[in-house]
Amino acid sequence: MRKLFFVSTLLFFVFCAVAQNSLPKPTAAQLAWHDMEFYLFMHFGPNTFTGLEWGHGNEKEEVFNPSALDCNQWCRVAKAAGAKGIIITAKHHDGFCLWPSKFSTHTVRESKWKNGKGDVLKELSMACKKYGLKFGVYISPWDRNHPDYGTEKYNDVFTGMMKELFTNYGPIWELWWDGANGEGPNGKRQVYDWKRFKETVRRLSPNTVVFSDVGPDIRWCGNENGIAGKTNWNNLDTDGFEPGSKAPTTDTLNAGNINGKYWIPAECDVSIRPGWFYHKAEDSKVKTPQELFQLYLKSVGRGANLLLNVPPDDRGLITAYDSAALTGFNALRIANLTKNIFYKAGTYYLQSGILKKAPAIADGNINTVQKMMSAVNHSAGAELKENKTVNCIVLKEDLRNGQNCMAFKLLLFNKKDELVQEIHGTTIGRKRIITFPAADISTIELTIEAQKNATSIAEMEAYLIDGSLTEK
Ligand code: FUL
Repeated sequence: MRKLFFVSTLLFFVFCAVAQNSLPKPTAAQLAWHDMEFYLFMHFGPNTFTGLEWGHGNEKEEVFNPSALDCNQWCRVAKAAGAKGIIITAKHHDGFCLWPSKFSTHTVRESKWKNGKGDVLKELSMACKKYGLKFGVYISPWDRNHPDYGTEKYNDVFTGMMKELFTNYGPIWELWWDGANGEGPNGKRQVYDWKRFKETVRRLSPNTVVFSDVGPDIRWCGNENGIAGKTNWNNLDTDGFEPGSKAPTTDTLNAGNINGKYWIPAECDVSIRPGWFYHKAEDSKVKTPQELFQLYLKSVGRGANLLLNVPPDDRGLITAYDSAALTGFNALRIANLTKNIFYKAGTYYLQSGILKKAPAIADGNINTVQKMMSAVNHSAGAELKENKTVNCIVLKEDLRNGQNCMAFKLLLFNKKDELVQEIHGTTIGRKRIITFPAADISTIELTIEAQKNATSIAEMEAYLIDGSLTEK
């Protein structure tokens, strides 16, 4: 009998190990990307001066002429916002290059800015280094200016441009391929050589993470409002799909695929203003710190990253409106989400009704991992000696072995052991921020109700945030 038990236990562990290995897992570069959490997007180019959102590609180069461009100021604003990097539109759909590319005649070199000697990418990549920010580049595959667009030759042009980027401005942490694909100037549609583009990046810069609707490393979250799915899998099936019109549905991109073959987490892009490019008339429409906090809850708080667009104006500076909103946003995050009330709370582990001592789960160290659930309906709890008022709980799943939690339950008890609240959710992912009406509690108990494999919980935190900031 004992022998039978031993054999079946062994088989169970072998089964788990095999299942675990077949799940997609993040690469080291993707894991580091998850920790970037929040960074800025900057849309800048001829549209900044013409008032357009999609330039036609025939704008005269001389329209690009910022009077006081200062990438150090952009970086200071990013730092004050608590952002960890900047992604710049090196080339938007109008084809204008913010660097003097030898593959185009529609670049800063042909403009009057700095007598054609300027190079925005050089200035920004250097400023990012100086300020300790990651540097990322958006390069639109769709090009409304380039004479070769719509022919096989354009794939050489695009590949050549990427080589220039990596060679002259690296390291490039994230590369952004926009999915928009309209008609070319010659009326032709481009057949993009995505395979070659990807191989080029991998060869030149293996640590760069590549974003597009469908990855290969990071996916679009399916909307431009900055909102990830409440259920948000870091997995996606992309075989047979392409960026743009051949991408999976926006719903699928928003939620990911529960059993998706590849690790391709979601990034939420959204602008601090109605448009992506600067328009003076939108100075009064900059999102407030409170609105930005809501976006943070709905992106980072659902396990995605937040890419917030802050467009420099026609002087080449971030306006005081945007800068004030960003500083306010950072202050809200610091004031509300840095003092974990359950820090170093006592922890326990409830396994088939048996109470055990558990390793720290509220110790502020995401590397102490609670591999809690070898079977579902096991629970991990954190308890304080006294009741405290909380209205926000943050859960973190350790992603090194993949994303596993499919459904969880949080039970909140007070000192008298009365159940005060019961909260249900689906995925956890890198970070899950849950807000609820304030309650006086002393114990938080987390139960994983469904999972793929043993869920590893890295951290459980609780906060009392300003009541007006809970998720709307
Ligand atoms: C879209 C573009 O068409 C917009 O102009 C903007 O760049 C946005 C981030 O992506 O696809």
